[in-house]
Amino acid sequence: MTVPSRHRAPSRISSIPRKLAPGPGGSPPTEQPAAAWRQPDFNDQGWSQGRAGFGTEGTPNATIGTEWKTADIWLRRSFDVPAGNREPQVLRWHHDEDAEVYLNGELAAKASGFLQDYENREILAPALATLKPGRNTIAIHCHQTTGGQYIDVGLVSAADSEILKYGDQNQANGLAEGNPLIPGLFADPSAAKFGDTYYIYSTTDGFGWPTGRWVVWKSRDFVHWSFQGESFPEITGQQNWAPGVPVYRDHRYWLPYTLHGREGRIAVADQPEGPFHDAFANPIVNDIDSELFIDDDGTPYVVWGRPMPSINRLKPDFSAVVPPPTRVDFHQGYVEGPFLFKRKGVYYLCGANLGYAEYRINYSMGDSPIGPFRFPADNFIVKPDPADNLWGTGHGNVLCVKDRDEWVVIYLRSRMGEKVDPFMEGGNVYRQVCADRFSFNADGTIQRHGPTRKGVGRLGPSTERGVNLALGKRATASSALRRYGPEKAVDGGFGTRWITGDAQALETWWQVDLGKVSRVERTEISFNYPTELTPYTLRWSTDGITWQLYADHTNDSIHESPKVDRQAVKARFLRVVFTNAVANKIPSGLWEFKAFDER
Ligand SMILES: [Ca+2]
Repeated sequence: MTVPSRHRAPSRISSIPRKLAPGPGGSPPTEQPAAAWRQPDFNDQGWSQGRAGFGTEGTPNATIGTEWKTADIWLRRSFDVPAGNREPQVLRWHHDEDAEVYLNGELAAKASGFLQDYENREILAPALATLKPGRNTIAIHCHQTTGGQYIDVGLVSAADSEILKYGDQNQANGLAEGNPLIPGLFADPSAAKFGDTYYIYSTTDGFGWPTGRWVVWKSRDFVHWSFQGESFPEITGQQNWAPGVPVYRDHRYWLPYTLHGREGRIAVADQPEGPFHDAFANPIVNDIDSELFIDDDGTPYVVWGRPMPSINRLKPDFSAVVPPPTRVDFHQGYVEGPFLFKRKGVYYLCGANLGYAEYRINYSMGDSPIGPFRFPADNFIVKPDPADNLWGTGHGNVLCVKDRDEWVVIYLRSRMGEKVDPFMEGGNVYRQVCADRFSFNADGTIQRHGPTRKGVGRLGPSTERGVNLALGKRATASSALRRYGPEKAVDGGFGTRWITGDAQALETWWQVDLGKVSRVERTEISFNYPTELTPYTLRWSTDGITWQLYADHTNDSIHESPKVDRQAVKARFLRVVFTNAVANKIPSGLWEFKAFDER
């Protein structure tokens, strides 16, 4: 079995075993391999490969990369430890049931019974002593007797095991970077413009597999984005993914999306921001990532699925496909997220390519909506830029500002700016939405202008009012997670955030010192998880000792971002107090805090 380049399976450990013991065609073994199986120099060339974790669907908190349903499994994986890495290492594992783990041949941990979730475990001293710069080998045996079963084991630094709970963050190079576009963890974006307003449709990320509340962001200038309210009330908390660009027809907005991680459905709404409801009882296709395309003569198509993109004509009312599908051999590492657009008579079939750190979007060109398609050299609309540490730039769509023939690619950036090994998947449900421009050569091929940190900039008259007095000022907090300092909430960028270092505290706070007493008329707060409710109060002070109330959202019930409060005061200090730090297990945090001198 080859290792699939998929980005949706979150495995929460950094060094994941990927070799199963021998068995024909990748089937798990039934007998113990030779006694030397745990030794580093054991020849495992004959073993088949599979992606971690191993087990059966339905085991609590298991993420199945490879099904394992026999009584025993033996796993091996080699991994490299960078020179100079002296961070303390722990095992992070989830076993159901009995497990024994060896590091370079020495017993590192052994336990009987089962866990309910991933946990850290100290490595036994003799095994820890074998850990060295360069190549190391981890070997695992897990035994199953009854019920659910699962095994996944890796090594993490003690600090990283904490980071993995929240995802690492983008490392901004300076103040006020335009990418990511919106404050929060979102993926698989599509963008549209209706009237004078731009809209972003995307998967809500950062909650693991089920994904979170579904919202539509809007903006008139493509720089200042906000949302208010639920956009699809019926599908909160399921595997609902990759909402596509809505099509406007018969005074309504028809939007393709993926439900339960497999059904391609059509939702419909009276407004582009919803609320959307299922248009039909049945899915139109049974796979992920559908997008609609309407040709100039009005014929509707849907493009969808994997392992290669399929294109179907749709019935005029969008209720079902007209078979058969045209399957396009994209043959260049296509994985998912296909979409189709047309410019100057050329049809561009595009798709998300490769995965993880190497995730990207490529394109092909055809003379009809169902091809045949040709693949120009270097046919990427966006791809990672290692020189600027921008990785995992994939799965999105394009937007045309029609009257100007200006083109924008909107895409996700994964693992928050860090390069990710495919087996180091902890960050891959912590994705963010970015956008960059691209243009066309005379022969119709595409010229990239990204990825960049500055992003697209304005695509309409600015909606900014006033000066952000908090930008770059001194920020402090009751505590902070390592790498998530309070200053990250006043750097003007949505790739960085402050997160409390004490998620168990009953009350946490973050504050900014504006440097001098200043006239503040409005504040805008972008909370850690913008789609969830964050109870808070905002207070102001001239001396940092005596505080007065600016706004009280202790009993807030409106899902929106940013949170905007208005009051004219003369203040030097502003303090956000989180009254319930662990609502829904979400730690207090801020992507950005802004204070303006205009209402
Ligand atoms: Ca920030």
